[in-house]
Amino acid sequence: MTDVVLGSQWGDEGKGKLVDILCEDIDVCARCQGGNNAGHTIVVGTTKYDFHMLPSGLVNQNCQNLIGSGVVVHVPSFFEELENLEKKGLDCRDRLFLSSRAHLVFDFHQRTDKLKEAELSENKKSIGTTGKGIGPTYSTKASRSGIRVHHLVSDEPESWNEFKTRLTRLLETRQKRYGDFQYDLEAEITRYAAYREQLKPFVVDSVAFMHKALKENKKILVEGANALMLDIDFGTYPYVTSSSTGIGGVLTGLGIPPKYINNVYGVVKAYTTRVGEGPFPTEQLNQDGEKLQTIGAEYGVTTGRKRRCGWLDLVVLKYSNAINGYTSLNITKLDVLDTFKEIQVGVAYKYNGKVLDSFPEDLYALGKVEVVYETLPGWEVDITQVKTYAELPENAKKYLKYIEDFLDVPVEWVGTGPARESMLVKN
Ligand code: 2SA
Ligand code: GDP
Ligand code: MG
Repeated sequence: MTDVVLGSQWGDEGKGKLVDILCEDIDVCARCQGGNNAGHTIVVGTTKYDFHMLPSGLVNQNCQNLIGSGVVVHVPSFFEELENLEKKGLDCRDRLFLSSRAHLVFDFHQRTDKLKEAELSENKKSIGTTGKGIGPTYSTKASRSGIRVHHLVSDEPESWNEFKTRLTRLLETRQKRYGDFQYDLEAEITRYAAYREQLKPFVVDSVAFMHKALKENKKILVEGANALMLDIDFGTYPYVTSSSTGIGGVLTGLGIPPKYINNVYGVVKAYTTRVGEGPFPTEQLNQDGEKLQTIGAEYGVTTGRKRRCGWLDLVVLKYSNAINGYTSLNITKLDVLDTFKEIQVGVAYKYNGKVLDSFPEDLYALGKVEVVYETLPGWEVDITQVKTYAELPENAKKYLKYIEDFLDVPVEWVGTGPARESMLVKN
């Protein structure tokens, strides 16, 4: 059966840590969407692993890892990340597989990502992307001019010719659109000719790979990247990433039937953060926000950007749960709230004096909503040393119960620190 870990807010909820813990008992960990814009941190003892594109299951030596068809792959970064993990002592090569159908990110995608952001910034409308070429690559994919892994590694000579023709055409159209930026096409082709051989051992037909794993009753865990509010359809468009970050992306990105999906774990930070531009109704541009940012060490894993911080938004979570259907929740970073005397929780949005039924799609309307808050008492106790759920302070339990009741979804795990051990299991 297949379980899924998904981000329920705007990302960086702590998905990597849950994936790592679950992978102790998992045969295959699979990424289904996004690229090296994901930043998942795992702390094991004194070692910190930063994952960007590779699946977090690599930390567990018995776990196989698949990069699925819906992922976009920058080959130089693939090898860089792999080598960094190897330097930290992880033996990864025989356990890492890459879908032949995944699309490739080239350096010019990253260049145009930044050029487009610069253009948008003239009207103060930049998205605040990670600059990793994610949007431009999904654009070329959707416009059917993209280049896939099989074009690169296939033994068919026509396929390699197709690779070169497509690369040339893509570059020409980008240069037409963004001006003739310097790009050494010949050098790029030579570089990729070398990657052909290096990448081949990792490449699989991921449909056959997943089908076999499912038929053999292997335990599969899907590692969602980014989060629901950054979803291309359901997020705060256009301030979103360019993939399907919800449950839909799991099926389309891996090519597996829905009947195999078992649990869908929603990872929920005990407050809310967002990196990049875009609406954020419960953002606290005050001392509370600064305190969350400092105590929570809220900096982007991929870009090092400061994350914007605010209170937990249950309107967001209700919407996110309506789409993803969480079977249980992992509330993370509860320890970050330890020193707050009172904690606020957004429970409704009022627009023109009326309470909205759901999360609005129109950003102008969203910009005008008034958030209705409920104030809950803090616990003012250091919970980082607490070893069981039962030992949590009563007010911390009340906070968790409030979330459970509001969403009608049980809390299964509670994070009390970055380390693997700092995860309380309820029941
Ligand atoms: P992109 O680069 O096209 O995907 O950016 C579009 C928007 O999606 C947001 N986004 C993210 N938000 C949170 N975390 C992300 N990963 C890194 C991390 C981010 C970092 O884990 O810390 O290091 O800054 C991530 N990736 C994309 C992005 O901020 C844009 O709003
Ligand atoms: P992801 O993108 O969802 O995997 O999350 P990130 O790794 O980008 O960001 C989460 C950050 O919080 C990382 O630095 C984690 O080590 C850290 N973290 C995860 N869970 C907890 C927790 O329960 N408490 C604290 N204090 N930090 C946590
Ligand atoms: Mg992250």
